Amino acid sequence: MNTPAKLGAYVLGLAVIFGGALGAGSAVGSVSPPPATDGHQVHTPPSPGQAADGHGAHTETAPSQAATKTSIPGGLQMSQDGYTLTPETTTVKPGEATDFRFTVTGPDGRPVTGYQVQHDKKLHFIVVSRDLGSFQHLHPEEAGGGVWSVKLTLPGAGAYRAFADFAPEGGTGLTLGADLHAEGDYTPKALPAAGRTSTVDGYTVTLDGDLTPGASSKLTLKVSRDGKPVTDLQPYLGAYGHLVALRAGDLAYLHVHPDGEPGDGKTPAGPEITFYAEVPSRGDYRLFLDFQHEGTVRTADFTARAGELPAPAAPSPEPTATPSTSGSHGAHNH
Ligand SMILES: [Cu+2]
Repeated sequence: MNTPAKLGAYVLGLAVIFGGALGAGSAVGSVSPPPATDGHQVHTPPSPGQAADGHGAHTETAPSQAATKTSIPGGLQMSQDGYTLTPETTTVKPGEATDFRFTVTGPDGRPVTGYQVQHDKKLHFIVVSRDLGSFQHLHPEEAGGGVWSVKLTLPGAGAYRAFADFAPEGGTGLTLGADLHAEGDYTPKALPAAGRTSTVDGYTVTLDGDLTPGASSKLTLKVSRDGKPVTDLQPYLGAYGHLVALRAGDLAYLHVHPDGEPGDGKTPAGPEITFYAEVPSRGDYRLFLDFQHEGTVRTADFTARAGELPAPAAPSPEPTATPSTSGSHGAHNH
């Protein structure tokens, strides 16, 4: 019966370990690891949602050992740490603007009304198609009583995932996800091939750096227009860029803010925006960069592969740790 409490303590242990590891790799703590959006990982109400799904077998495990194996990336659950994302409807007509409403209920079962402001907003709402072909970063308004309202247009028929990225007052950051459906026939699009260049409205954004699973990875995004570097990016929601990474296959969610802030005296307004991101596993990720220039916010997108796929069955009877392992993690370029 005290499984929830035990689980809570266990999760706290994991979160602190994870936070520590991230802190080591990030100068400013701006990386948003999956379990929390800004590195403050100290909140641990007992987790009814987690306790309820019967993973009690893990509670006796030594916390430090299993830590990274059981930490769940953000956005995969509609309910976490007692908070639940509750859309008023999950079916939306494609191609039409809808007043989409939802609440986040708290551990007491009531809609949450107190939120911390993070990057200028109390709640960030991301909607993507499940094939990762479309992406929207929206900011719902408070309609009273804990109800959020946002004008939402799903571009076509298909399956979608909505993410609410927020931190309740007195709590830590959470990203909850819910499926939405736009009715009609559709053909899912294949994931775009991995690449380092994205073009949007005459802007070219290049991606430098590689995602290394389980490690803080430096990504540099460089914005240019007509072949010229853009050096007058404008702050958007308190940063020169916002990067959302979604894992292809299950849409595990990562929201990363850049290294350095506008007005800190050292962060240039482009052309480069630097991020430190930690993805939870190998695989393909879609990266969506929001940046603002000349009053308009645009989104550049990339497919990036984290880690190389294992080489095809090379027989290797020796233990893997050989002295010459400079290339063994596979995720570095060259
Ligand atoms: Cu936002």
